[in-house]
Amino acid sequence: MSELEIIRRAGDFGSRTALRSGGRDHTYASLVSRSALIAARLLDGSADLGERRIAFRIPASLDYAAVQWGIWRAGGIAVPLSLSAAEPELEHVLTDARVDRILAPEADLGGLRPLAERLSLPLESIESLASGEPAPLPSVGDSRRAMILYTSGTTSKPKGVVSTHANIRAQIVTLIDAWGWEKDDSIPLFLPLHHVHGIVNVLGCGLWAGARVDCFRSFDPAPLLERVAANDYSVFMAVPTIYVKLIRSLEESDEPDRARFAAGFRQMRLMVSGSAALPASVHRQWTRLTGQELLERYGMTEIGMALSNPLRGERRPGAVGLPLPDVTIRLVGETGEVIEDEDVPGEIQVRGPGVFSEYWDKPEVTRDSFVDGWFRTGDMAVVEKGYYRIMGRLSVDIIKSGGYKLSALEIEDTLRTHPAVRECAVVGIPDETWGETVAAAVITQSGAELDLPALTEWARARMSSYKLPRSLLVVEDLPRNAMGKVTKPAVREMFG
Ligand code: MCA
Ligand code: AMP
Repeated sequence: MSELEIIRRAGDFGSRTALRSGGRDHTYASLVSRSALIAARLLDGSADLGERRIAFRIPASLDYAAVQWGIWRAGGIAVPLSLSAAEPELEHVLTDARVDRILAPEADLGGLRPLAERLSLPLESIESLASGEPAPLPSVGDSRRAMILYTSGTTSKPKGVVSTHANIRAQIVTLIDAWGWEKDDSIPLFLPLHHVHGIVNVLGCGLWAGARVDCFRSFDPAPLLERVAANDYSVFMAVPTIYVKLIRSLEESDEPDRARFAAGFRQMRLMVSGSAALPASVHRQWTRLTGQELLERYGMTEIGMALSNPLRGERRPGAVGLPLPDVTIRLVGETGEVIEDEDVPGEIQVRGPGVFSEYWDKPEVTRDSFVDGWFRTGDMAVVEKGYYRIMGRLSVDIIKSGGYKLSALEIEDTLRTHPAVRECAVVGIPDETWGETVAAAVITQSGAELDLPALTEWARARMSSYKLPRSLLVVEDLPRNAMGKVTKPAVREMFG
């Protein structure tokens, strides 16, 4: 039977600790055997799930990893759900991916039941799945589709990014090589597990290497800092917002605590930032506080990681370094010309084994996002003194807030369903903590009143909290061009 490499490797790591979760250490052997039981229950006597989609909503834990591997070992496609998504967002993913069923911890089933019933989807507890006897498992080749992650783009609703096992393996292996992962590494995992940063860079790399992954339900500075001070970790990965929040925590701590926390960070062998631009000032402040020089890298759901500052060598604040092993990058100008010179900006285009296979059920969108086999990222960059620097995005409708990618169009579509909203325009505005926050300019229905607290309260049931407008302007009209189309840069200026 051919076994996926990450699982074959885990067999070799046997009694080493794979995951710490729920106050317990779990070995690689227990992860492998739990995933085999889950695979057997998912198969329920059939030979192979044949790429059926299985959704799961599970916090970082032994069970998250066991379910992901269980789905893979049974031949299914893993569809991880956000822990913080609102019901309409979950409904979009479940219906778009046409999932077979939803898995969740017993204690969390209640919250999902009304939606599952409405969509006539079976809802099963992990506890009931991880029981019984093992069964023969299918042979799952690398070219099989493994995972669908939902990401926002220039379309209103998030699209499903499909990655094969070969894509995921390539995304992991390039980081194992470039960042020197080893089995004695230990890393905290507090990032959401429906995005590449948490799934591939932390969990995937950690388990591939035979390292220890310490699971947190979400990012919470106090317990995390205590573990840091206990020198529990050798590697650390986070988004810029988390570094900003940690800087605040360190600055607010009294001197003895600050010294303990700083020492715990200082002894780590590697600290990485990514998912959004790390301001050079934050990079420098972190070095001043902890002695650590953050390694900034650039990636995307569709490609995994692409550019990285070096493990050894200059880590330049404000830059993202050079292409990772096996990743090929080119910059392309507005008229399609490939840029060869430094200091000339262009769109980042990517090739390589980590590049995704397709947008789920969207052949035309998939076709349009490639040119001659190169994936068009929509991000602009320039090479300066040998290193790439990210300059921004081609589309004003993509917002990055707290490391999450948001579609202004999706938020507008939701806000337009508010009874007081006649027309609206959503933009991202700069913010020191979040990178950008969501701002909405709204024309109200005649006679209707609208303020930010009321709008936020209404929106909370319809979207994740990171998509909520944090600024609101009620306006008579929106800035428009000669064709009557709203001009987003001018809307942004309205927020000052
Ligand atoms: C939450 N709040 C916000 C935002 N999010 N306010 C403004 N803008 C936001 N974006 C508010 C909440 O409403 C709440 O306010 C308060 O902040 C605390 O909310 P909470 O959700 O508890 O926040 P948190 O736990 O502190 O979350 C911050 C976070 C989180 C940990 C930075 O956003 C996060 O995990 N981000 C990482 C996302 C990620 O992994 N992205 C990777 C995708 P109130 O209390 O008043 O209600 S990108 C990727 O994968 C590519 C491949 C790559 O390159 O990595
Ligand atoms: P996502 O689609 O959620 O995977 O987010 C990917 C996007 O995050 C990229 O297309 C970039 O716009 C942005 N991004 C990731 N890393 C960086 C970085 N180091 N600097 C600036 N932007 C980044």
